Amino acid sequence: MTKVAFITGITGQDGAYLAQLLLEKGYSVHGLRRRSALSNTGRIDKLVVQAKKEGKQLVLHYGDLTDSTNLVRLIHEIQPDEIYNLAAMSHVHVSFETPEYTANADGIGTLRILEAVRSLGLASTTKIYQASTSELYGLVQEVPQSEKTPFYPRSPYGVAKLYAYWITVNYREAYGMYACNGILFNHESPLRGETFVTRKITRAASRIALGLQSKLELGNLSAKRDWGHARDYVDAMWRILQQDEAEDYVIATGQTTEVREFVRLAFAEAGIELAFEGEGADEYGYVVACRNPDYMLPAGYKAVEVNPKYYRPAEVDLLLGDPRKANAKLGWQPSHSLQDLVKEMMEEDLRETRKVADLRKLGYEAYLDIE
Ligand code: NDP
Ligand code: GDR
Repeated sequence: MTKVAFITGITGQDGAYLAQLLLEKGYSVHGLRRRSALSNTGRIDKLVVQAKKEGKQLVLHYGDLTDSTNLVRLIHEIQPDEIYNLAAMSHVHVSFETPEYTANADGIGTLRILEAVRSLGLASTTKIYQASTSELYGLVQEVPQSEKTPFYPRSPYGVAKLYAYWITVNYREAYGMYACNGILFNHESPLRGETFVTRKITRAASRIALGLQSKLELGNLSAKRDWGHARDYVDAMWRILQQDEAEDYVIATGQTTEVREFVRLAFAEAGIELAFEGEGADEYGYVVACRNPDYMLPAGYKAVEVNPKYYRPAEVDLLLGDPRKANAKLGWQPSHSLQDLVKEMMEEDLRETRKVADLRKLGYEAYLDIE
């Protein structure tokens, strides 16, 4: 029997990788997409065409996590075996600007999914994956962070996800539902949103290396994150729903790296050796040596600066996950190192940026969105 999956957030980074994985596994995949003025399906457009060509089912439905009438109707129509609730206002900094909306979509949105499944009589047949996050740990209580580490969220996003975490546990305990939290640490890829720090860095490093951008402005360079590859992490999501018992799992690499170091690794991929000097808002990254054949930057050139506008009202300083439960019970291991990840992201961004640089050389300046 073909399994049916419903993915909320299918147009996001993880949704795109998960849809691809589930199609490869023979699932019939349904995804929730929001109506937007400009197209928001760029990450899955090719997949939709490919699925059609191969006779696989990938269906997109309009909807929103803030609209329970829509969620009830869709879940009733789709009758999914598995729901992956990935939709969320996922940007931590932006959640300080939109706290009520974030609580509605990320917190109550999860309740809407759980309650739709329960009230439709699907509690014993539909499994639910909830996209929980290392942001739940927030202010450091313990390192490394495991399934047993106490939570202390530090943003409206983290607090909304805390509600989502516990309502998922509650529906599991109260109604016997197969509902699980994957507590995923940061995971990145060439499909990462452009305002998250890794992608902001790889895009800027590519543009600076090709002479299309003058500098990269960042906030807190000392934050440490446990960065993995999104492709590995969606595999963990699927494994979490294939167990005998519904449980919660930490998914992480077990290694942590400063933002500053990620910047150095990314620029190095473009042949630019960077060093950092100064402190806090006065810190900067300068070129030590440039072996980049496309555009020579002189030694001493300030390519990275700190702009306090990117600081958060409350920061999460250190995330380092302990994935031993997932290693042992799910047989899950990350297959990409941080170096692999940076290399892949830089290759993609350099390729895209070269196209822009070529258009510029041909005189199509007016059509280019630079900086
Ligand atoms: P993205 O920001 O790339 O994608 C978020 C998705 O949610 C998009 O498809 C977006 O639609 C959709 N969405 C946002 N608001 C709503 C809404 N109100 N109703 C319906 N859909 C909505 O996130 P990621 O793919 O990186 O992350 C997936 C999930 O995992 C998120 O819940 C995130 O919080 C969580 N997470 C992510 C981690 C990471 O490092 N990536 C780590 C831990 C947890 P649109 O395309 O229209 O904007
Ligand atoms: P995060 O990811 O907040 O961990 O949430 P992000 O990449 O936004 O920030 C990581 C760290 O980098 C610091 N930083 C900057 N961040 C951004 N975005 N822009 C900057 O210019 C900048 N300069 C420094 C931040 O202060 C922070 O410490 C991500 C999201 O995907 C969440 O949805 C998910 O739950 C968590 O990862 C796990």
